[in-house]
Amino acid sequence: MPERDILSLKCERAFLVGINEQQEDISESNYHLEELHNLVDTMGIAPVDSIMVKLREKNSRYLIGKGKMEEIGELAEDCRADLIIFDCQLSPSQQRNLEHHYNIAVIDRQEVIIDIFADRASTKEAVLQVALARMKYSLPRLTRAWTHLSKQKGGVRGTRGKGETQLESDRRLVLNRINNLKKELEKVKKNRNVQRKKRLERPVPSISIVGYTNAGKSSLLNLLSDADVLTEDKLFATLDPTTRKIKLEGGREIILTDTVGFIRKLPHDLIDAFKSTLEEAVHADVIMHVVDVSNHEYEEHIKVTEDVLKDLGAGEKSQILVFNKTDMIGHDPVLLAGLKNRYPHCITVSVKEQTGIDELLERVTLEIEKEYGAVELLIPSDKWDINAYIHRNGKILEEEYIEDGTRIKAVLTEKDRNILSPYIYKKTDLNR
Ligand SMILES: Nc1nc2c(ncn2[C@@H]2O[C@H](COP(=O)(O)OP(=O)(O)O)[C@@H](O)[C@H]2O)c(=O)[nH]1
Ligand SMILES: [Mg+2]
Repeated sequence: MPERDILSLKCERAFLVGINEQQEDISESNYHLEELHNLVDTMGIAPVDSIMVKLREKNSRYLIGKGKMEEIGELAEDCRADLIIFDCQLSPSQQRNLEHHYNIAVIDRQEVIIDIFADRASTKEAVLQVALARMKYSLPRLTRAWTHLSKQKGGVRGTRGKGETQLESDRRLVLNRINNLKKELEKVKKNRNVQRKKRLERPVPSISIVGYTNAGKSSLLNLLSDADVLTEDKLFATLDPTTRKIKLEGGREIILTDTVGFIRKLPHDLIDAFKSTLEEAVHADVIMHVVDVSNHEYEEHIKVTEDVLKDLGAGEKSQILVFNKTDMIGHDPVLLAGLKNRYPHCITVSVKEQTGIDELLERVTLEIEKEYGAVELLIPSDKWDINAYIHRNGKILEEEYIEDGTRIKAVLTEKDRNILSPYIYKKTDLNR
């Protein structure tokens, strides 16, 4: 990817700086910092330590005051951090000044998010959207020591101290890339529907896990796949780590995919990039929406998530609403009943204490069953094309040649069951 080659720097240990502005509630800032912690972890960088800075007045050069700046430098050194991350938006000049002062990379929240999106972008469109966001972000930051981080590459090449002419040509280069990316995006968007069709032809039912950062999506994925001894399937070991295959009771296999979480107060420039990382996820057969019930903003989170899903055309898809972290509200029966009342189809779980998981798996089976049902068909002998279609698109459970043709028992998607309805004479229950 051309935008990855400008500069790169290998970082492993991050020191986090939370920012509490005057008008902000401290618990709000703490939560924000906790989210950053989770995001940095997702990047594959260890968040080794952190501090909360109460910002009473903004310093235009460094954002924070001199005393705090020194304190952070010492703390970061103590824990051998090779990166300092500010939980806010730094201006390009503040970022540059801080890097000069600390002599290690300093990044802000936005850059963390771009990096995660870049890692997770799996469709052409997502890759382009993220590259575009990254270019826009780097444009005013060309005089930084490092323009971005990369886990793959080592080595540092600084643009620091480059002459004006060099800077001008770098700027032109980036502007050019931005233009080209926009053009390419237009083309990809036109082809979108074709790609969507291809994705529908999946052999194994799929579920994608969506929800806010910190809701417990990754923990749930781990729990569900650890319980299954067949997780280490060779085929899937080579896929990205966010995708796992699990076996449900009754033997059916499904694919579970973790997604990039929703992020609170996502910077406006990154909204398109974020949505595009979710694009593929919404083509799963079922969407599992995980919510942290201990978060006081959970209702707002549900609303935002649903709005985005609608926006992506997945509003009508079968969805399982999962309230996680019930241990944090003491499994309070009154609260749980209230939830069930307001969200009649929800499932309540605690991934940490492993409660509610059986019920969740039952629901998964049920939803998948709806999508992929087993039917018995009778195909007349002269309909070889139909027979071939079933073999190509369905999972054959039984096949028997009888006088009038072939009797087939197969698992088919809802779409195929509709197409083949003239030949279906019986719907069957797989688990019996
Ligand atoms: N108390 C409690 N903590 C949980 C539970 N599930 C996950 N967590 C914690 O919540 C944090 C975020 O979990 P993670 O799976 O990374 O969330 P993700 O961002 O949605 O993938 C981690 O510290 C988990 O250990 C739960 O059921 N109860
Ligand atoms: Mg996660």
